[in-house]
Amino acid sequence: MNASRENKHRLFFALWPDDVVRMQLACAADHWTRCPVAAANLHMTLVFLGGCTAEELQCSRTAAAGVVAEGFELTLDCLGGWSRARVQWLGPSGVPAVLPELVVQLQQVLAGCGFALEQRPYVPHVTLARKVRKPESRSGLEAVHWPVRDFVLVESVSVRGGVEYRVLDRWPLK
Ligand code: 2AM
Repeated sequence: MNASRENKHRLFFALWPDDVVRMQLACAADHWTRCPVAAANLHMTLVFLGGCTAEELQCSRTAAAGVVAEGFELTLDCLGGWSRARVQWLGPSGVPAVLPELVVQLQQVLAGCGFALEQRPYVPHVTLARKVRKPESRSGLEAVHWPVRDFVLVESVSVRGGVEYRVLDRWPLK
């Protein structure tokens, strides 16, 4: 299908915090940044797909349903940043092995839908703020504990004044 840009869905797979974790992430964003990401948009990207056709969306859903992984605990206690992307983020000082394994598994099943495998090494992070001129690094922060029990497929929709993330589907971890 030769879909135009307008009828493509901008998609990504993510870990989606519950209200309790979201509130703690929002507090961290307020504390550490001047212009935080909207609390409702805080998440941890697993795999970014970008613009997808309806067929690719359907294929991604079917592929994700075949992923088998265990739930895990995340402890977010580090501030990090990317100067070029001008992003300030919160991340874990220790990464549970099951998280990168989940990402690799997702990437592999999504390759079956024709998506190119990500070349950048995966860096687990929750973006707290964008357009940050000098992102800082800091460790040993008061930790945000995040029990991860599922993952989601999200559509990014442009709305007046910004972007809104809509959870399209959710799959449990074991
Ligand atoms: P973010 O918005 O959750 O920070 C496309 O580049 C998207 O992939 C970015 O918006 C970012 O999601 C995420 N991303 C970029 N570099 C990444 C990396 N090294 N590891 C994990 N996610 C990354």
